Amino acid sequence: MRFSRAIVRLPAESFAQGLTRAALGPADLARMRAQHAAYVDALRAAGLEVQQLDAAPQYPDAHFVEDVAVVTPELAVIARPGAAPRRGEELLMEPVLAAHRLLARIQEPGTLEGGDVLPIGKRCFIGVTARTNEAGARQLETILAAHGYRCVLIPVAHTLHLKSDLNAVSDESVVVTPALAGHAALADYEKIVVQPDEAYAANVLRVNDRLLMPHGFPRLRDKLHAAGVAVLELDMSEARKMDGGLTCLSLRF
Ligand code: CIR
Repeated sequence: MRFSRAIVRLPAESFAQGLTRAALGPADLARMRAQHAAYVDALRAAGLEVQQLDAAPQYPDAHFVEDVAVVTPELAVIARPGAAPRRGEELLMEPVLAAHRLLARIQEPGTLEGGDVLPIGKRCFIGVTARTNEAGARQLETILAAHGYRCVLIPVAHTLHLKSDLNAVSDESVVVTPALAGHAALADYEKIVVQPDEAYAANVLRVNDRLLMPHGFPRLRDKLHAAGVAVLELDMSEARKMDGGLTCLSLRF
């Protein structure tokens, strides 16, 4: 899938008050801003036109824009965050996406966060997690089925989002943690399995002809190099402290 655009949102001054289960110390605003700017540069270097939205200080997690929508070539599905403090972020994104796509919406009692949704071609993996419930996943399945997608629901209990554990390298290969590597739904894919102590690095981001990965995970980097994948490493230390990674900082389409 080739992307031509991305939407990002500047981290707010309040960003360190966002939700996190990581115990990695306090997150630093200046460093987060610098890392976010480097991320935007990487998206532009990959050929994307990047629309940068203003910070939304009332929502400290709002720069994790991936969670509030699912965008495909056919439409944009406005999500319904499972995390109560994040509910409302999706309303900020609605008018932005309405300029690019027809909209559909996840409705109550469904909850869904985009971090749980991994489309690969016309297949779409949906994590059922503490953030995305089965009702939300089934709603998305129905919406996408009308556009020819075949969805697979994957229950994920041990981590925040599906894409904390599983991401595409190409249409045929994925990076995956040991926890999901044996899942039957992934049987057709070539798998690059991250070591348990490098699990954070499973959140790689494929952007056209390149793969972004977090800096500091040499064994995954070497495996990707050995597989002939060109990677660009980015320092993600501050987003990581807030349980975020490469995929969650943008919507690509
Ligand atoms: C949250 O807990 O919702 C944010 N602090 C992190 C969201 C990360 N999103 C993602 O991986 N898609």
